[in-house]
Amino acid sequence: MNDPHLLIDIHDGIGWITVNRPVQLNALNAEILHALRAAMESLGANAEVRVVVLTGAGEKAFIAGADIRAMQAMDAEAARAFCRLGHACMSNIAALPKPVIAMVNGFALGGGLETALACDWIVAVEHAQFGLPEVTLGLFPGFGGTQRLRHAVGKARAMELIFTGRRLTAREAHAWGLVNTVVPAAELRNTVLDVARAIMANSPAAIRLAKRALLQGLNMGLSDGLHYEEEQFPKCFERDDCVEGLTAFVEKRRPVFTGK
Ligand code: DAK
Repeated sequence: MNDPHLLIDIHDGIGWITVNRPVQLNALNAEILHALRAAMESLGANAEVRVVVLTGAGEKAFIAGADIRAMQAMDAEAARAFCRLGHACMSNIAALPKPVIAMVNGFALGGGLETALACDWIVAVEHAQFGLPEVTLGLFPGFGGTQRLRHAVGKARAMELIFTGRRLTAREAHAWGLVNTVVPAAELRNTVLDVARAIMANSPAAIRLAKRALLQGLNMGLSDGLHYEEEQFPKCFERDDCVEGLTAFVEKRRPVFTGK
């Protein structure tokens, strides 16, 4: 986890992860993907961390994709290993038992958009651009983009972005429902802090269960998803947070959640 290309900082309940390769626009190589996976596992297991924020170093790029130079040297076998590593890393982000916010501070292209799509919430700067330009390179999205983009924006729009490789502005991405909020650069960090604090006021145990139910539901039809929710909901009542939340309401005070 001591990769200089990945910075980790824990502050006031928030685990900040910064992909730190600004000269190459934070392009993802295998080393960074390994480090990102380890960082997610570590912050996921750290009870001090209630929300994770993922961003890129510099003002130009969140992540401009998988490292094109590294891919140039790959044969099909090496590509399979790289693809598996990317999938494992994105799945780690998606399955983290706490919310992950993508603070998109610039280009989110190819593997960069796929990384943002694996997160739960996207706050983007006004000058951010989103796209899956893989087909312009003779590739197609290989870190989950064909699936997660369709879930996020539907088939027609996913086909449009993937077949043309065109970029969306932050405003377009917001209009498509891909991005939660778009803000000027000067407000990006504070907006993310506001989002994180709003989440952290609530029960971590309930959020963990809700996130799992929501994401599991994406793999199911509506009736199976509803059945899953019905199965999972009673688990809230086995958690201290639920007792605290209900009691605090009745006692007309703010709840103090422990996440247990
Ligand atoms: N990889 C490596 N280097 C990159 C890069 C990338 N994705 N993006 C930018 N860079 C480097 C540039 O090469 C340049 O380095 P130098 O030439 O100065 O050494 C430096 O970052 C600054 O970039 P530019 O000079 O190009 O900056 P501009 O402002 O002119 O343009 C740009 C910014 C973001 C529009 C442009 O850099 C660009 O188009 N970048 C590539 C974006 C892209 O195509 N991204 C998708 C990458 S493909 C798979 C697994 C994964 C994937 C696919 C398959 N399997 C194994 C099956 C995923 C693929 C991708 O993500």
